Amino acid sequence: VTLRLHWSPDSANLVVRIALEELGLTYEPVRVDRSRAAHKAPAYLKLNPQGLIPVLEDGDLVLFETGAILLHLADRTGRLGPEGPAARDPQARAACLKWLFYLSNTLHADLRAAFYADRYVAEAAVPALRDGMAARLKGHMAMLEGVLAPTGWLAAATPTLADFYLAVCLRWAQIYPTGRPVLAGGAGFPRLGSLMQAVEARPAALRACAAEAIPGRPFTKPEPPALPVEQVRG
Ligand SMILES: N[C@@H](CCC(=O)N[C@@H](CS)C(=O)NCC(=O)O)C(=O)O
Repeated sequence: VTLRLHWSPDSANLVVRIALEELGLTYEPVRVDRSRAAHKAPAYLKLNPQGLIPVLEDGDLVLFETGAILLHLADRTGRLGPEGPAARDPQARAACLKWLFYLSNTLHADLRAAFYADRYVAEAAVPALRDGMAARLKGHMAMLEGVLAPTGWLAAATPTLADFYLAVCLRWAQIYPTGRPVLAGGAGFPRLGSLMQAVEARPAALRACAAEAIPGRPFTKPEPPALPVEQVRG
């Protein structure tokens, strides 16, 4: 069965693509042209009625939501990360799920509100929303810094899919507009910095980034994809 990943450069699909590469799964990438709002067209809305990227097709199964897709990949391979632990290990699974939910409903959601503030409130309120979100994001960074072990991962002794989700959120927090800087180069957050370095040292993660035109050091010195901006945001 072919896995099909609907993607756009540096969108949330980057998390899924890293997971696919790390787990050694082959997949067919299907480009969604954001500059033409292809993700709002009827054909795509059949796959994800929210009109959001990514979607993963696994045969007849059509999945949206990054966190749900990651969990499916863990179940499909029996592993929560490339080096384990086993997806059916109840303790490890619960620890990983805890962070997947946090990343999905808090960190990623707050990043979205900061980046797309103009979709949440009237124009006059955008700076205030951005300010509020930047303060929340700083709080998330401090909390994460506090819970990570010095060279640690979120949920296990080896990286799980939650760590890749976190690394991508940290990448975005540095390069897309949040109103105020929340994590410039990882300064002041050594443990977040180590996690980003450790992900950046992994060939599979770098392969995923390269496939999305993301150059250089995608986490510790992130830059937007080397593409016209309308192909990236929108
Ligand atoms: N909760 C969703 C969020 C996905 C999401 O925000 N996708 C963005 C790209 S990073 C998107 O499709 N944006 C286009 C839009 O908001 O219209 C998930 O985790 O999959």
